[in-house]
Amino acid sequence: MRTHKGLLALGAAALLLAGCGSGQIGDTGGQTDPNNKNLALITGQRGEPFYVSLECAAQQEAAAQGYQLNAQAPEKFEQAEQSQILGGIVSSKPGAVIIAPTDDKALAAPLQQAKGNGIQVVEVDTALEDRSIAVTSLSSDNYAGGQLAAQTLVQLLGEKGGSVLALNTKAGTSTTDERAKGFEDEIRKHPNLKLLPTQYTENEPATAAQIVSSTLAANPDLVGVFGTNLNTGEGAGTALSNAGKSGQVQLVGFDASPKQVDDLRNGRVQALIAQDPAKIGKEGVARAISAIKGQPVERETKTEMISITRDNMDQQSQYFYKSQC
Ligand code: T6T
Repeated sequence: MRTHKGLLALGAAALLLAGCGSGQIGDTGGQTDPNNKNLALITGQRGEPFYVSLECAAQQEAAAQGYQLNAQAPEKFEQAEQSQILGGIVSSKPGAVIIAPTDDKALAAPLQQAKGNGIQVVEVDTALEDRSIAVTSLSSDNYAGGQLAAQTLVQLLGEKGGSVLALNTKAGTSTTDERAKGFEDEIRKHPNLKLLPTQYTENEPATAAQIVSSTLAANPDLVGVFGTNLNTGEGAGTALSNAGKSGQVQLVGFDASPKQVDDLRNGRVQALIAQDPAKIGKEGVARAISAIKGQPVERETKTEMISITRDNMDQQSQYFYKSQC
């Protein structure tokens, strides 16, 4: 019982991560027409529940404020197609582009150019390494989310020691890089846990599943896996289930897609760290509108996350993601 109580306490602690801002005001860059009522949203992957939930809230906020929102996304989480989409959007001259950059470096030049053309750049979820381009950034505190995942795993394991694996997505994805780092730093505080080298899955569930299967074969003492996002967690859940290891190897996922929530209920996953994509989408639009009007906006804001287990999931359903609006 100690474990379950602890996890609920972690959930409460996670909520304390809410709403921290940097206090700085972002640089609004070139001349923007304050009467421009067109916004663009470019998320990381079309039809993926985290981004669907973000987009639904963004559309609602734009409509409520009398703005048009043109939402687009690449089919896969990759910078080449996203850059192409951005190019098309820039030529349509919206007042602001609200974007989840799929690479923390590759999108810097086209976004800098957009800014120079008087388009306000608002980062949602992921961010560029160069902090001077966007006027504002909204995301979860991803490093703290990785730490929370590690703390949750340690609670689930109790006294049990052994090997632990983190699955990242693609190098250069700001969010999952920070989650992996937070997880690694926290796990290193526990000498009975051996941290295996973090592996990249290219954001493909099938690759995540293959990595977990081969890690199980090479490390029979594997006791825990952290999937740093929806796709990696879903793939890891499949591999553990195929190996008959669900519930023996503890799986902590990030995000709360309908499939991840089902997996939590049916015991394939033991905990999920859920984000608040709706808040990120709504605030992203509100900030974009303020920036277009030349009003000051906070440079960086972190939104809340929560640790969800099977025991508390029915009380936390407001954190479950949508697959359509
Ligand atoms: O975890 C989210 C998002 O925060 C991350 O940046 C990329 O992956 C997701 O969209 C989930 O697939």
